[in-house]
Amino acid sequence: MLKGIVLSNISNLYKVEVNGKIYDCNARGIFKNNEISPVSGDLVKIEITDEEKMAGVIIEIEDRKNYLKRPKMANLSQIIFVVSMKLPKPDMELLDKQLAYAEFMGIKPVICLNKIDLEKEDKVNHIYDIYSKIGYTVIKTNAKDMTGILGLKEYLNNNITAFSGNSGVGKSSLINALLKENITEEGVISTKNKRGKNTTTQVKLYKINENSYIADTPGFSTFDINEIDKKDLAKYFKEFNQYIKNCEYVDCSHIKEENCGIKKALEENKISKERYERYCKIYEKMKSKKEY
Ligand SMILES: Nc1nc2c(ncn2[C@@H]2O[C@H](COP(=O)(O)OP(=O)(O)O)[C@@H](O)[C@H]2O)c(=O)[nH]1
Ligand SMILES: [Mg+2]
Ligand SMILES: [Zn+2]
Repeated sequence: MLKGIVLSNISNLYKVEVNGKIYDCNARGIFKNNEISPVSGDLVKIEITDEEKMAGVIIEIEDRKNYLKRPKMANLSQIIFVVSMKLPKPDMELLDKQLAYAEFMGIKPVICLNKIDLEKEDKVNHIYDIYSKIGYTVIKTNAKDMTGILGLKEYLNNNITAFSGNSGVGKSSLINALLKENITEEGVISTKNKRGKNTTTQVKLYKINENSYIADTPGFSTFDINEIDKKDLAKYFKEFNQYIKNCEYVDCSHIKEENCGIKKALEENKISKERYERYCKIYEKMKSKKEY
């Protein structure tokens, strides 16, 4: 019996890496009966069925540190949220929504401001300042000329890292730059299926060094923020959390109530107005829609 990590799953054929060797594995029937199946990132035990053909069967899945449903993946320790400075323009609401989700899941977020070559420095720094003041790691990159890539690379060691962000922000370009190999868009990090649509379920892990993997996650933009109860949202706006105790009402939504600790912090410029406004927007959307 060997211990390995699931790199990918294509039609229930799993690629499992064991000390640098990759085995094609099936999953034992018992998983199906228990309504659990291996996903990328899972640490598993396998039995070799044919060493020559590098074939095996997954017999056990270790307890997961965390589990993401869309796309399916386990044991993620870090997410790099890629924000394009221009073309497409920064989607700050998506960033804040996803940061809240990462806080909720206990997964470390890193913010990557990409395409800095296309935007004025002060605009880049404005966003940089808001998030680094909160305590987030923010990295500025230009995936085209490798600016910031070495800095980004430092954060990948001993992590399973996924890249997230809207289509076109530069995820594939960044991953290519990090892998520093000439991998074609089509060959390795293609995010489109034959119809040109983003496939939302498949995740593929790439080993970059011992204990370090990066995940190409097509369509990672639909985070299941619905798992968060809207009354807990403020808690996952990291810098808001400390002021909640100053609210008069226990179930304060921090929007219309009097004597709200968060609104007071806002008046005292302790929290960013932009972040607060996006909090309100996301909260209202969570309230009005079941699925968001
Ligand atoms: N100017 C500029 N273009 C970039 C940068 N990063 C990516 N691009 C371009 O943006 C487009 C989308 O990049 P891609 O990596 O496919 O984005 P993805 O959909 O997030 O994987 C491509 O044409 C890239 O060449 C950057 O830092 N600067
Ligand atoms: Mg891509
Ligand atoms: Zn409040």
